[in-house]
Amino acid sequence: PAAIHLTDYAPPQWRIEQVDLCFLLDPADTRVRSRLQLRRTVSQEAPLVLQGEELKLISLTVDGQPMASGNLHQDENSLTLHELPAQCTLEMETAISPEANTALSGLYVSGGNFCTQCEAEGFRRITWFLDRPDAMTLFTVRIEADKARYPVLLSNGNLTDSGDLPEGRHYVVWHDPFPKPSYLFALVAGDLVCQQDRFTTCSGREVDLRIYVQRHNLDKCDHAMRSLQKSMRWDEDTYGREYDLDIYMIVAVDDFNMGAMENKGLNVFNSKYVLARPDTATDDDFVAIDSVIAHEYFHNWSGNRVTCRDWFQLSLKEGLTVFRDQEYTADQSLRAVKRIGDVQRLRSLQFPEDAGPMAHPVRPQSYIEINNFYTMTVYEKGAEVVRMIQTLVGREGFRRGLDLYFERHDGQAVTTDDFVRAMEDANARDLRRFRRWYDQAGTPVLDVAGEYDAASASYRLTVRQSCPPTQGQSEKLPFHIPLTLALLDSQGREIPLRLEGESQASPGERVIELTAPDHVLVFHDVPEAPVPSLLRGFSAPVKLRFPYTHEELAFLMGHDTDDFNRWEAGQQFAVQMLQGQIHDIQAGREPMLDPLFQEAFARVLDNDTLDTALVAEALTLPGETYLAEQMQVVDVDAIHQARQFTRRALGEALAARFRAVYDALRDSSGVAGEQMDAAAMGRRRLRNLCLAYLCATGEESAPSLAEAQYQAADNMTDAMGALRALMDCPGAIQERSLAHFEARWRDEPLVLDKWFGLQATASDAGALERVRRLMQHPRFSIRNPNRVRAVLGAFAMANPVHFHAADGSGYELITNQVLELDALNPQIAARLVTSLSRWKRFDAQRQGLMRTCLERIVAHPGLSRDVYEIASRSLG
Ligand code: B3K
Ligand code: ZN
Repeated sequence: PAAIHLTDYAPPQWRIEQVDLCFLLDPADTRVRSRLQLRRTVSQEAPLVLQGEELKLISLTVDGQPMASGNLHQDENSLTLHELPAQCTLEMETAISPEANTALSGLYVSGGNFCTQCEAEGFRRITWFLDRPDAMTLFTVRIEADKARYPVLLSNGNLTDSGDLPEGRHYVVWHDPFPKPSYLFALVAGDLVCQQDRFTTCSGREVDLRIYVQRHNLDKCDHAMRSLQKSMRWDEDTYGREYDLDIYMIVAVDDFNMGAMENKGLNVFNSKYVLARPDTATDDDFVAIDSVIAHEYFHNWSGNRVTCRDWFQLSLKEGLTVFRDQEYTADQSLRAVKRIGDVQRLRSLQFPEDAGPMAHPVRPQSYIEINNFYTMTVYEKGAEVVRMIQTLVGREGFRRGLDLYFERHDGQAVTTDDFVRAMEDANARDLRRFRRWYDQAGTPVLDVAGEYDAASASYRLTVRQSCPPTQGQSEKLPFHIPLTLALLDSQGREIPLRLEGESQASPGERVIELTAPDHVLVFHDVPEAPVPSLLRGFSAPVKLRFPYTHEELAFLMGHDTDDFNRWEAGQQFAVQMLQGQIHDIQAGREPMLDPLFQEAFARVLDNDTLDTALVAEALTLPGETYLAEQMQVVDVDAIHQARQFTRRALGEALAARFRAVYDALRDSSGVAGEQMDAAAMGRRRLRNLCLAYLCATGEESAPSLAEAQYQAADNMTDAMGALRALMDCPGAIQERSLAHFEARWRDEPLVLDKWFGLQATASDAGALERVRRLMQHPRFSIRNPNRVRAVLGAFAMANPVHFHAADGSGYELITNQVLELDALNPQIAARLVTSLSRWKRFDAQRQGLMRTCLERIVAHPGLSRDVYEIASRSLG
């Protein structure tokens, strides 16, 4: 398969000014009639090239006449029309089979209902079209279907007509007044019910809000509806963005390749990000739903009103919209807790991507299959890049820049460069060097050292930046990096900062702009040797290295005035200790718990002035994938043993305190009385963490404590907290709790996914056999992406000890499933292959085994572009 390059971009030579679509829906044989009003945009003759995939062309006319056969060329994925008049009407009929569409891209059937997914290139699986984001068109959509089976018929925009037809059929017509690219098209048809509410916009317009679900899910929509209303208000208050149609619809479907899709006025969602009741969804689910609902809503401006010129610009809408949803969530609860979660995700998922064979810039330069580039880099690193711009120009300056961006580009398809230019123009700033964040892959490293000179009362920080080579980019130019810092005195107070050349000191923290490979910062009037608090709030997506002593880290854990950095100090301390333990284990020595760490850890547990959610974050050890990131040669077994050892040792040493905190939080834990606010969630989180430590000790009474919690739980957070803790305690209690859960929830797919996932990630012996058994379970289906993610995805990404079993059995299992899945759903198969892509990070034996699997995949006949791209890049 051939790669597509950013440098080959050329604007379309034809415009589709208007399209009328008519769908005659039938699961096996749907007919799509389209009428395109075409206008050539260049003066000389130019062929019209339309894209199509798995389509059967039934008929075609231009201005009502059949085309001369010499002027029409059809091959597998394109339709080329020559010698068209500069302005004309093209009419076509195509036949498609939604029920045979297992790729879940284009028009397909889920749970007996029709739905669509068109981003990035799914529309071409519906009809021939200029399927590119810079081709914006006015859509009018007529849908005809059997009325009893498909009472609800939806598309984008406003409903303009509807009525009955002979033979029990009916029709609707939807018109979207906003021109849009085809990737934002949506159609839904089925037996659905809706929860309805309303929203009055800031200018007083009434918007009809609807969440469509299958009837048995109608009692799980309250939370999503409230989230939608909150996001609409927040975007008005924070960014002055008002909704622009009279209706906003969300549809939940069970079979969906990703989280959700921002189709204009008609979002289609994975039901996982809509449905929630306290007894079926955990606190984390509630928070995730809130943020995905917000994310898709925010796309209405950052994505739909202003969209991408081409798919290389994907981060223009995704990075910006992730940034916006992160800010929204931060405003709903504790900002620092949100930041910690986002940074954990970035470091454990995006940093490895940036250091592996799939590394690519936030604006990639080439791709084979665009669906492979909906990545942590484009989304999460892209959001960090937007956040850095805000740090550089300030919150108000950022708002000015965003206003200018929307004003300038409303109704256009633009580039990340246009976005940066708006920020520059609104703030009179030069961000030329900053643009390198969009073009250079890899995670920059900051090596920082500090030196205090008592005689001159000055403190000297030297900062050196570097960035490791990535595919096709061996040399990197220096990045423009905002480094937020403060200097703390021995009481933990921020020392006023006066840099060399400044006449006056300023209190508080400072944003230092690094633009060169090396910087020397000299601070004056520093009364004592300070402890620097660096990269506060994680002000840039970099790896910071500073030679802190354990004493300094313990000090920062207790005193840093930046909440994020207080947490970060604890993580760094834990990483250092765990690394020592890993060495001990590798050398056959007994690992040890550092008493200084234990003390600092206990002080956090005892600190009742801190928010419980922050305490819980601080007491959570760095994850295994993050620890793996820090090792030259990843040793999954030693990492797991060290982490388990530390959990157990802390649990034993502090058992009485964990128990006391657990008991103290008991009464406030349940959901009775509307306890779904951030404070109650924080308490449940800390309480479940205490339970997990108690269960990690192996102490006899712990499993009964967990079982009692499981049985008494009136909410899924506590039920899952107990079950998760029990995964550390094999035995009768664990077995009967799992069995009870399965029996109780077998008909709730989203809840049953938790049961599958918990077992797929269990680290005790026999994991592989268990995964094989799970795949034989009557409710397992390789066609349902959520279930595949719950079993195979969870095993490959979150069960390192068994996925990387030394005999290669984990790799074999995943490879076989990848190949089976590829024939059905290439997008999901490709995601699974990424688990094999970082083979070079392991020992020689595992390298050989993973490599062999990748070679077997690449050699497989009929492989999709999706899987080919990931597997071949991994080998290259
Ligand atoms: N824009 C969609 C993602 C589409 C993925 C296509 N493979 C959801 C989102 O980011 O909001
Ligand atoms: Zn998005």
